[in-house]
This record gives sequence, structure tokens and C-alpha cells, in this order.
Amino acid sequence: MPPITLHFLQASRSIRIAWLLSELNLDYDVNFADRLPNMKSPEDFKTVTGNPLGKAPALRDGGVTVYESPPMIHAAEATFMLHALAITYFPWNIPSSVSPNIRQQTEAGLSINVQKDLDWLETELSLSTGPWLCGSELTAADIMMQFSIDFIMKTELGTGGRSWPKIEKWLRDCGECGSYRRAMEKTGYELTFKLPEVK
Ligand SMILES: N[C@@H](CCC(=O)N[C@@H](CS)C(=O)NCC(=O)O)C(=O)O
Repeated sequence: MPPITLHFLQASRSIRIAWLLSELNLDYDVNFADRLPNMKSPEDFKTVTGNPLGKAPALRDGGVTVYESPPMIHAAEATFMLHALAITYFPWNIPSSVSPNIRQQTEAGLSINVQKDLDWLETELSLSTGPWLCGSELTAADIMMQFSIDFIMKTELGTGGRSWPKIEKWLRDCGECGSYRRAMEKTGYELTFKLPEVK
């Protein structure tokens, strides 16, 4: 039996990984799931994949499960920013005839993904062997992720008033990192992003 299992949700990004494995001539098993009528994946599929975000694809290689490819660098944009920006853009574009109640319900629905993402990052940081996302050394993953997380935390987009202590410590460490401070001094950068008032 091949040691690799691809958790494959139909009509999804899962095809990327099937293609990649195929291109690499790697043998693999496939755990298929069809989408539910609401286009979500079945609950048991989410449990089986081992992906705490409950998304596909996920790939198990021996004892290791990988999701988000390439991990963290891709996730900074394609997961964290995508989910947060949906909440940013929504009030800018919603017709003023839509009731406040519907607006609140929609924002609450969109916030679920942001909070799941932050829960995942909190877990990753608790599993790290050092202060950074991938252990004791600063990597591109930290540098990519820092802006996304700083943006979400400062604007409180979708955070629902919750706190994530490990993420907050990691953000402070990023802020105190010598190369970050040098980049700030050179560019005059500061993140002061005020979301416009909703009409
Ligand atoms: N950034 C992630 C996105 C994963 C993702 O959002 N997958 C969708 C399918 S394309 C999914 O699992 N949706 C089902 C659900 O949310 O229940 C990646 O590239 O792996």
C-alpha cells in the first residue's frame, strides 16, 4: 500500500495535488468525498483529513499530514488575507437597503473562517520548537505571515473580541526582530489602517 493518502474533495483545489503527485510519479491512495448540496465537505471527511481548518486538499505521508501548500507562505495570502478581506470588502459594497441584522449575520458567518484560521495558527505556534513558526530560526513563513496577522489583529476583522496569546507573543517578537526594525526605519512603515465607515 502506498504511504501517501490524498484527501480529495470533488470540484476543489484537491486536483492541484493529484496533478503534482502524478507529475512526480508518486504512488498514492485517494480518500474521495463529494461535496454536500451546500457545496461544503461532509463533516466526517473533515475529521478524517486531520486538517484543523476542515478544508481540502490534505495529504498524509506516513505519520505527517500536510495541508496548505506551500505551508504558511501560501496560507498568509490565500487563507488569512482572503478570509479577512472578504469582511473588509463586504460592508463597502453592500447596498444601504440591506438591514443591519442581515449585515451582522453575514459578518458573523464570514468571521468563522478568520477565527478558525487564527485557532490553527495558535496551535502551530504551540507545536513549534522555538519562538518562530518553523522553530528557532526566523523563516520566510514568519515574514509572509506577519503582515496578514498584524492587519487582522489591528483591524479586529472577524476576531469576535477573542484573543490568541501565542499569536500575540509571536507578533511582539516579530516587532522586536532587528531586521524588521531596520526595515521599518528605512521605510517609515507603520500599520495604521482605518476601515472606512459603513454608509
Ligand atoms: N488555501 C487552502 C484552501 C483550501 C480550501 O478552501 N478548500 C475548499 C475546497 S477548494 C474546501 O475544502 N471547502 C469545503 C468546506 O469548506 O467545507 C489550500 O490551498 O489548500
